[in-house]
Amino acid sequence: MPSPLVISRTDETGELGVQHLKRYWSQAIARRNGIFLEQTERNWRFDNLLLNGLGLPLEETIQYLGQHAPSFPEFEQWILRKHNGQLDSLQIDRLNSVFSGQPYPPALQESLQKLEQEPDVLNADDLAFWEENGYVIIRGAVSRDQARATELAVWEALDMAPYESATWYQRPIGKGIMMEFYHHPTLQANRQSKRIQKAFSQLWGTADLWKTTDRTSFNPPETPFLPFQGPHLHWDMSLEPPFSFGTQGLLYLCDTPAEQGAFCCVPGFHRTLEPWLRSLAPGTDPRRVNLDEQAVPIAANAGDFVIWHHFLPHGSSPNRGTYPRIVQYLNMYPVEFKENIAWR
Ligand SMILES: O=C(O)CCC(=O)C(=O)O
Repeated sequence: MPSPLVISRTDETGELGVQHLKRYWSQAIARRNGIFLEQTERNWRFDNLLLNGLGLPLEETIQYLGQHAPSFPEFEQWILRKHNGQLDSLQIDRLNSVFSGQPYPPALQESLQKLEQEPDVLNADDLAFWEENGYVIIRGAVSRDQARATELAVWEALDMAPYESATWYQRPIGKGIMMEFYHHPTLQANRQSKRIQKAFSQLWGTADLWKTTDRTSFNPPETPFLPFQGPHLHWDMSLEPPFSFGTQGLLYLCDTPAEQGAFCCVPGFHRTLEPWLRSLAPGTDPRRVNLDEQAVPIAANAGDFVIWHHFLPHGSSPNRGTYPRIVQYLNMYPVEFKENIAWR
């Protein structure tokens, strides 16, 4: 049983040579033993960078640490297995540069410069649309074939058949429509899409972005036995000021007309969130105000990617079509991005 009481320092490393990893592990083991460290904004940021830098999904990692309470070497071996025994050494250097406050090594600086020089993906109209509406669609962010290959991987993981609707309801997907499916090579390939990365980099004003290893989801047509599971309109950010810019995104893996459970959001709400919050009567919980009337479903095709401003109320929608809606989530953000950890 690992010692629960000692919280490691960020610069302590193990076999993989990744800073902050031992600290992350020691905090999780301490929490499992009822010892909670006061969360600081810096520590929260480092935890997130660590997981995203190592391509580790948050939920899966928390579950593994909570259920198995591994020793630190066991945790490192688990991470290696997720990457077929090989971590990207440039990515380790990148993480260690951030954790130690050192500049990036030259090879990393060069690869970021290359990306800065790639032609723009979002044109002037796209950027104007983004300013106005707070979301944008990148058409053909990945090829239709690549989207289809990912969709098929999802079907295989679910052990369901695309054209046998009886199979779609045979077992729960996960939490509602959300599916814990992260490591398939097609999902990894989509996360490497240069078009998606370039679009995010235009919105953030830097190519130096960290990407999430996020879930997929499967939203089948509603039935009397399986009504819409959500998520209903919500925000994933704190509604407590101060507010800072943030993005979210998803990749459609099959053609998705508006009625087929499309992603939906309230366009333009990024421009009015703050005055809207101030206008609410004292004591009103903003998360309980019903904004459904203003929500718009965003139809798009397999391989199209939607980025939205995290100020927009957003959610999925009831699937009244004839085929499931299947997506992969993916976000990118720069090193200095911070969530307000005071939650409202
Ligand atoms: O799956 C969707 O359409 C909505 C996704 C969502 O609500 C989220 O990523 O927070």
